[in-house]
Amino acid sequence: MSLMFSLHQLGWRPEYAQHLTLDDFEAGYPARVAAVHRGGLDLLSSRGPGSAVVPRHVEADAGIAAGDWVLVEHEADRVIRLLDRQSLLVRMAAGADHRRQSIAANLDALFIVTSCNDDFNASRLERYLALAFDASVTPVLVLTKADLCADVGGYVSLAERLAPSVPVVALDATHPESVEQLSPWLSPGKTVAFVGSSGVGKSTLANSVIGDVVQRTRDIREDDARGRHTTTAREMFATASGAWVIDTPGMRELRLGTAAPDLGAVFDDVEQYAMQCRFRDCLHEDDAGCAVARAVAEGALDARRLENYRKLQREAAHVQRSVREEREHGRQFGKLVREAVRTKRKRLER
Ligand SMILES: Nc1nc2c(ncn2[C@@H]2O[C@H](COP(=O)(O)OP(=O)(O)OP(=O)(O)O)[C@@H](O)[C@H]2O)c(=O)[nH]1
Ligand SMILES: [Mg+2]
Ligand SMILES: [Zn+2]
Repeated sequence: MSLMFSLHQLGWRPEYAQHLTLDDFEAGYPARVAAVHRGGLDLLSSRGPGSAVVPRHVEADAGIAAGDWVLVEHEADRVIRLLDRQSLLVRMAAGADHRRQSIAANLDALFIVTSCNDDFNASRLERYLALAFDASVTPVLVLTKADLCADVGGYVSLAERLAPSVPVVALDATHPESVEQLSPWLSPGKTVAFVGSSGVGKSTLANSVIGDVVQRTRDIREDDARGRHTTTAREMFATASGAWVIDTPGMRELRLGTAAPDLGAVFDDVEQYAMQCRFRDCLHEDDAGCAVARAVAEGALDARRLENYRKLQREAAHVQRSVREEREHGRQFGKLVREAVRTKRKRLER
């Protein structure tokens, strides 16, 4: 496979250059980020594959991600600027620190992958759907291992109930003909990312649409080893059809990284009921005039779904708090620096 691509083939859109000046264009050239390493970026551009380092002052909020566009200095392998993003998936990093982490940028669609088995979890899928809608990326629910399942239809209808407008595709990720079902989202220049738990078949699917084995997949013999992560980095590849796919490591948990996620896109039913609650600031906890609680009691709304909605709301409030704290911390630090400079100046004046 040739590794030379035009900007157009790489998915370039004029919007990415919105804030670039003539000077910028003279100083560097646009390149797409294929992978992010500790030491720098793997890039694809009209000059072919390359790499570049990222100076400290260029670093973006939550970090540069696969799929991002950057401006690279001529002859210097150094990033000048991160270009405007059309979309960005962000999550809270796993672990105790409240860091936000970019998953992938400039996507046209998100393949949310789960299997027709015990991995299927409605609340987790709702989380992924919220991630996609919040970034204005079209989600597709991809149900793998259909070939190993006796009740594929059952899983499909469960998936269809999660969000009415979202396409659901059940397939055998190991079978190229079956994977053809994803072709509507894989036209030339389009970019799609695979997300989901470890072992659901993201890399298998990536290999199938790429038309080559470029990603290592879990050995059949280790198939039951849960929580094992075969893929360890996020990386972008060209498919046989001329689209781009970003394979990602399986996530143990997904905590949304936005302070005010658009939950209404996934939980439209909940929000419709909420508009009929007696109090505008109803917490839907006890049923004093609460239309949401009533809908649950009457069986019109799934209690699990409501619980998940509220959990995501609580988490968003938490993100809001930590963003505010970060900002406050930044302000206080700035104040300290200014004071230190002032004191020093005074001392020098004396
Ligand atoms: N029969 C069958 N096997 C599948 C299917 N999808 C994936 N597998 C198998 O499931 C195992 C795990 O697949 P991977 O592609 O490595 O899973 P992954 O989602 O990339 O996992 P991580 O990289 O750990 O996140 C492999 O042995 C695949 O061959 C499918 O649709 N049908
Ligand atoms: Mg993988
Ligand atoms: Zn209510």
